[in-house]
Amino acid sequence: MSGATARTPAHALDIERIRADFPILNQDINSHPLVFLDNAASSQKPRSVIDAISSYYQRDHANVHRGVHTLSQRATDAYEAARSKLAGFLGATSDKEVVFTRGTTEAINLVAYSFVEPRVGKGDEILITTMEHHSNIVPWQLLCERTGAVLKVAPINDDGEIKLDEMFAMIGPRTKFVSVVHLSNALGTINPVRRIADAAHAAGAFVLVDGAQSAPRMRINVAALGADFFALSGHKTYAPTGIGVLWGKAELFDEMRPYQGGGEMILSVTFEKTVFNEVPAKFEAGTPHIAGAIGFGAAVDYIESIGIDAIEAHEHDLLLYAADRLPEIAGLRIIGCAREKAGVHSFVLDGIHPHDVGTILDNEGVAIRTGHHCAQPVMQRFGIAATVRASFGLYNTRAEVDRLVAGLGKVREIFG
Ligand code: C6P
Repeated sequence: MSGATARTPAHALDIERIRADFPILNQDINSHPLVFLDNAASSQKPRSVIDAISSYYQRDHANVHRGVHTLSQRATDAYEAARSKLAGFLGATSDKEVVFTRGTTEAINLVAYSFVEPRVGKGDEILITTMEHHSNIVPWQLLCERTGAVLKVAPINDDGEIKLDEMFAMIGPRTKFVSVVHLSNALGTINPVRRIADAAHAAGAFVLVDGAQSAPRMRINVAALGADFFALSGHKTYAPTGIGVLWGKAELFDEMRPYQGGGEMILSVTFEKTVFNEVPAKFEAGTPHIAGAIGFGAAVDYIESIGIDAIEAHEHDLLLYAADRLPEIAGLRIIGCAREKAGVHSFVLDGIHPHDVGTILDNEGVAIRTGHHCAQPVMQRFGIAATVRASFGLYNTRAEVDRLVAGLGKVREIFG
């Protein structure tokens, strides 16, 4: 990793104890102990999360906010306790700033529809960057089609960093909204979201930060980030699939229109008029993913029991170690050499298709992701179709990086 900034030295995590918390890790794949390096796609779940979901279904399940009976009360209490845990995890000032969604994707679509769409007209501008995930591109394209607004895209340099001067020059009186990824899933770049938010606010624009990859890896304090909205996914944060969070400033949530209509998001309904419920219920139409939220709360407890700073330092150590070892493989080129980087190494091997690399590594028991990582404009920017991506989680070890490098050595042997 060229010019990577050294951070806090790794606190010695008790990795063997941590690994024992994740039952799925204890298995062989193709006769080799599993090495799971696909955490950016979805991370594995500790037993405490699995147990929280199982215990909820075995003892406490009922619908939330709808019953006076004991089980409904228990389910409601557990669901709302999870919201409080997420609020604490993100540094929110109130539980009302935490809306449960299906994930980052739904959170961004919610903001596009409920907050941005009523505020933009023909010729207004939405600003994103070249390194966005499709979830932070397509909702804005759809919005532009509906409203006549224009999508602007800030460029990135050869190291995979936003060209900030150019981005700031693109922020003007027509800029109504800026949506930017905190930690790129395709490049590993950590973006200076505070500076971007300040520049956007100075021009009167609002800001969303896509925290899908940063939330599992870095301490998040939404006030310090300076954003108006922050989106994250449970399944990348050691919690179940199908649950995520949209954090937003309470005063903005209050004035936003609902995203979907249905049960629970209303105070009263007649055929003439519906009065909407208060935030966050206004944005949680229908029966929510109760078990998912409870699992997300348990994941936050788990992360906090280890310490997010220790997790960040541990993953950073793995990232640097891998950056040292990967170049041992002939013809390997890392895509994304930002000074501030976390979690992810994307790379290509001269003359070998990433899918072939992925298949051979799987034969060796090493799980990585290959493809465009739902960030095709990043691939276009670097003139490639796909990369191999190794992404780290709190349970990975240097020995697993060695297994990755050994597997890549086999790939080289086979392809020459
Ligand atoms: N990236 C990856 O392998 P959902 O699917 O809603 O949980 O998250 C979407 C999303 C949004 N932003 C970023 C930066 C992301 O990385 C992702 C999901 C996975 O990189 C699956 S494509």
